Amino acid sequence: MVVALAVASMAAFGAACATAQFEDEPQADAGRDSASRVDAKPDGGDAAAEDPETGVTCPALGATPDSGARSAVAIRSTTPKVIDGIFKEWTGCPSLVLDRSTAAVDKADDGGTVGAAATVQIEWDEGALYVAIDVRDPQVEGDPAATCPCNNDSFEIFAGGVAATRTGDYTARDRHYIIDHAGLSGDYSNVDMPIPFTGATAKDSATGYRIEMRIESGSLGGPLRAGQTLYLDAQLNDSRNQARYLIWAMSPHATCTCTTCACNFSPAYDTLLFAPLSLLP
Ligand SMILES: [Ca+2]
Ligand SMILES: [Ca+2]
Repeated sequence: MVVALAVASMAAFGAACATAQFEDEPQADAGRDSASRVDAKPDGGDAAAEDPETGVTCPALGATPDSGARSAVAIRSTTPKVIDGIFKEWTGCPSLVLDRSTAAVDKADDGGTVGAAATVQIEWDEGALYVAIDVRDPQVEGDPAATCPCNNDSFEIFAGGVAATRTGDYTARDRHYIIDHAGLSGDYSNVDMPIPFTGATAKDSATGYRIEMRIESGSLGGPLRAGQTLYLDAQLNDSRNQARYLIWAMSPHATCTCTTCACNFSPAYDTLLFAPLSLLP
């Protein structure tokens, strides 16, 4: 019930979303297609394993306990990222998998079930956090004229920078981005006043769609460095008007000391629900 209220509120606040168009290109990812590798991985808590094709040993995925606690790691980016929805410059190492088995919240208000799942790769360098999202969705849908991308098949990324005191409130170091399957996107860090976000691109894939994004480190409070712990959450919307969705982390905490957040409501309203994201060397 609580999250449903959040959904209604988010839909209502979408009027100022900006549209980021993407090119309707054929599905011809010429390079290495990381999605096929990560699809085969277990949902969470698996041990690191070397990929026989690339020799890359991916960090282990975090566990996904019923408590809602989650954790993830991001490896350092060693190849320049082109934000085009093509993942050939990525290692294929997932930071998290979001599906019905790993989600802290699995919600369907229309009597159905979530039919989509996503694998998320996250890398970092001093200047940015990079995110590549492969969404498997057998029925991609949405209204190009939607005021909020959250009302279409879409993905939401919540990212929080290092802060001495985290209260649950969104601060200048906390971000909430929503990108739909067609590239309609917005920065909803202040849900009452969404602003354009031009750092993401979406692209159709054979099994759904892909989103690639760059989050400037300045948006998270300053340059990133190895050993830092940021905070992260993710939401996958499947169907129109958020009738069905998955939320990755609902980090347990009893109370908040915020002044404007809605404690334990949803990551859109409570940054303490985000999970730790460790930046590996
Ligand atoms: Ca790319
Ligand atoms: Ca869908």
